[in-house]
Amino acid sequence: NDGYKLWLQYYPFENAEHEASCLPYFLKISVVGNSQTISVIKEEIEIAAEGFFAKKHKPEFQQNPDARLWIGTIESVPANLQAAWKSELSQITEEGYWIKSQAGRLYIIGKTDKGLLYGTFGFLKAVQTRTPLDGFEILENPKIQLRLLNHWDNLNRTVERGYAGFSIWNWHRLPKHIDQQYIDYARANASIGINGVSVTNVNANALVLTPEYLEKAKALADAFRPYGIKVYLTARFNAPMILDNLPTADPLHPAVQQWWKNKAKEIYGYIPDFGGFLVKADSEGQPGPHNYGRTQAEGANMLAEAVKPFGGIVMWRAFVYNEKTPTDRIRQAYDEFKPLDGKFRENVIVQVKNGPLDFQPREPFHPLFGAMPKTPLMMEFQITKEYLGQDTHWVNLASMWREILDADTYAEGKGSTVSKVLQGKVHPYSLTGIAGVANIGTDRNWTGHPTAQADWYAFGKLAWNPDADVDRIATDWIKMTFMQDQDFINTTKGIMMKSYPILVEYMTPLGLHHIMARSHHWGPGPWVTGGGREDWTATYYHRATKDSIGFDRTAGGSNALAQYAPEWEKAWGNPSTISLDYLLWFHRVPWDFELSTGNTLWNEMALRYQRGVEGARWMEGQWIQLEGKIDPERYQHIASFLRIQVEEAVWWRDSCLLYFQQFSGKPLPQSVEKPLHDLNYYLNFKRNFVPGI
Ligand code: BDP
Repeated sequence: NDGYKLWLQYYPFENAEHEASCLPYFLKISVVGNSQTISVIKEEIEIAAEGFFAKKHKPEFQQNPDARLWIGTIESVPANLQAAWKSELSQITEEGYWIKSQAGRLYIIGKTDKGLLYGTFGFLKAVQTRTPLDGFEILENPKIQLRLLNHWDNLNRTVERGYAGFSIWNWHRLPKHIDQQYIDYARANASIGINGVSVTNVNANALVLTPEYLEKAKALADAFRPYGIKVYLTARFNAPMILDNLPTADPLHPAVQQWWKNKAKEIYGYIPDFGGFLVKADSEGQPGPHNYGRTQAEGANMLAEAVKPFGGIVMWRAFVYNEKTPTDRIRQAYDEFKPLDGKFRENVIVQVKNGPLDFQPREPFHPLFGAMPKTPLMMEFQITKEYLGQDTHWVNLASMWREILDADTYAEGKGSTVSKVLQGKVHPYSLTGIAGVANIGTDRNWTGHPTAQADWYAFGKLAWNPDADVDRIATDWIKMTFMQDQDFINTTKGIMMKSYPILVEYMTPLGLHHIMARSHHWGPGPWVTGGGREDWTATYYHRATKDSIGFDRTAGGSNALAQYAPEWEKAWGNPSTISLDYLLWFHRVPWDFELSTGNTLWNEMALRYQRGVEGARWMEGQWIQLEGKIDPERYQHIASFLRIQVEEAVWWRDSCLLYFQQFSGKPLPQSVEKPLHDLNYYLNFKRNFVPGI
């Protein structure tokens, strides 16, 4: 098993009795309606049946009174049931579904064909996880409207921060050749409720807006449409200058506005249901409204007006920083966007990374969440593991996302969690969204690490329902991807659920951040200093001296803390009471400062690095016990990556402790293993690293 089928393995039943009870639902099926999406539903049921049942048979799709499975939209529900089910049917929203078992039959009901597709995947998931179908009932409505993957894929097929091969978009073969992989990609996304994909890098190439590429993007959109997935493109802000030699890209210039209006019209000529633009502006060298002395709102609104007549939206990223190094980079997005609240057009949604810096292993939630009552905000998670071990470390990102989604912004009092902000329940947002930076590439198993498939899966599930239980998500993923064996599930889930805190301990304990190697961000680099931008170095963030370490973000320092609610200012403002997870994020702390654990800061740091290494070893030890339970391909693949993970955890611990020890001047506590090499070894340790390939 090479993992290509992801969680859509549709394994044969283990239990003949259970198989016999499910079989009738797959023999005669009534599917009401006729659309591309309806065809996809039938195809998926056929694929699943082929996998599930020992004796091969083809499901029959016809209006049949004997059908045990009935799939149709609300208005096609028989009149007598309409009346009986009035209340449930009225609860189904645009993309939602209701599965109801009644008198030995199973009904999958939606408002739209898309809802039926999601309902079909919901039904198939129940079968995959061996849930009894008799009496099965579930009502599911997505809690978030825009559930998007953001591909950071370049037109030359390299992937920015991609660790699973090249881009799956083969622009050269498009539009004529539609690879089967696009279809399987769409199936996988539809199965977890993803309804949009931005196919190009946020560091955008204007070329994608030319007719030649729009033709290709159209081919992708046509391939994805039956699966309920809309295509979005990244817009390079100065595209009018690049493509048509306009003298300016000033968003207030009429010629520029007209250019975008024409461009939008052109795009919609190719893709009538084009989703809209995703924009990175005024950040890391990308052009933007700052170049013309304009605000982020003026930039976003110009694009929003261009796509508005066609129903499009603009996802405008808050990851804005350029020109000058601010006193504290993490303050910039809040300082710049907060005053613009209420200034954006209604079809703009501001896309905010989960934390204020940049996808670190652990960051506090972004202070913009809860701070923009009049501007819809959407979440940007990073599924690809740029700062978290890239392709070879096993870390269950859902655990990190759960932490962020559950964080309380206190915006409208206690309980104003990030999750509720995103759902528009704290402030009434007309648009809601969650995006994830994709971890997908041409690797046969899509994601490089076989377990990184779980991150893609969990992302979709949390985008659909940000309150979902991540333990449950993990169980379902394991069952569908590997097997039903309870020991296997328990052990694998045990690894997954502990993997996130383990990784944080061996990489960036106690709120350390941005201490990775320069630019490619793989491996430790607490010594990284100098170069073009201070805020791209490690020393800017950890500020270690002989006395102390950490970034003072309290009122005595950068005061980034003031961007949070008073409750957090209080909880995080005091180094003696702050959660140790964020200690050095907000405070400069003397090395011999005694923490709530009873250890000095130095000892606690060393012990945590050690614990992280032991955790990685534990993960490997757990996995090794599973040999022989699953196919040797995936078992070995994961086992070899765990070897790398353990070695790299040791590398992180040893190099970071040796480096910081120069400042603390203190010995390592007894229980911390002696480093394998001296600091010089690590400083000179260089590998030829080709990021993205
Ligand atoms: C950083 C990445 C960089 C991205 C940037 C972004 O290092 O490659 O372009 O974020 O989000 O994490 O735009």
